[in-house]
Amino acid sequence: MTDLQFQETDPFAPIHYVYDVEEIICSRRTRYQHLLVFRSRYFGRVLVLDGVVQLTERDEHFYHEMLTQVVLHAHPDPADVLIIGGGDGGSLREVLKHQSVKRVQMVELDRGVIEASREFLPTLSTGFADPRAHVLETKGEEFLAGTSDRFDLVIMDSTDPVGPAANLFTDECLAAAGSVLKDDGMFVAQTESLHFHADFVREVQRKLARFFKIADLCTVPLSTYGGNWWTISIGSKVHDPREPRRQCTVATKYYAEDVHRQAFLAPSLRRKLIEG
Ligand code: AG3
Repeated sequence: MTDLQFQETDPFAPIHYVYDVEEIICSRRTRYQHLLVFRSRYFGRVLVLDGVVQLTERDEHFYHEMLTQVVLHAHPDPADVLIIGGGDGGSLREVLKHQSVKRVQMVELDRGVIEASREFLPTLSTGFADPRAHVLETKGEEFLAGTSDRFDLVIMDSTDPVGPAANLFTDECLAAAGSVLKDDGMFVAQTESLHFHADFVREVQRKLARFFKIADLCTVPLSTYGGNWWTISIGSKVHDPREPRRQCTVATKYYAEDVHRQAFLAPSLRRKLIEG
């Protein structure tokens, strides 16, 4: 045991978590940000970007499963999937569990995150070796504006919406996400907590309602992100995301059909949220 500690500098939560650090595994600058991986006795390995905790080995499956498996199961036959961000590979790992998925395009700005994950986070980065996975190193908004590819699912696994990730939640970018989807496609993004970031969640829901037939959100309880009651916002062109359309036959730790059905925000709470 050391008495080394790491205090998170959360960009817009009124709280700062402090972790006991057993060992610093990697601390380096990538081209875009500072990247730290440390080990904590309780959480296992922890990935930190510019002072903000992105995942811990202990609870990442709650986040990655709910971000991906809800839409993967609400879609009748997801084959082509776009992941924006997600350089650690956690979302990619989840998507590739499905045999229906033929191709995953990942668009990650910072190759340094992928490299560090392949080196230090082996339980997350398994998918990069899969021949269905294709990685492009560019900005999500630029890819969306320029591509002629069409997808069944667009999954936005971004950092907090400050700095570069804020560009992903503009009208232009969300509209572009809608236009790269096939006719019955679905969009999903991580959209922060209902406790500390309700204004942001409301803004995203209102925008999605303009660009998609259905806008909705589910929540997932996380132990590590400040605010904890974390939201996953969904825009869908046809299919009601509340309804699982396929049986869950992939291995998951948290996601299951009954979890899917109970994860969506109660309608009265959603109404209050949207009305502000
Ligand atoms: N993306 C969401 C990170 C949010 C972290 N926020 C915080 N700790 N305040 C995580 C990427 C995992 N693939």
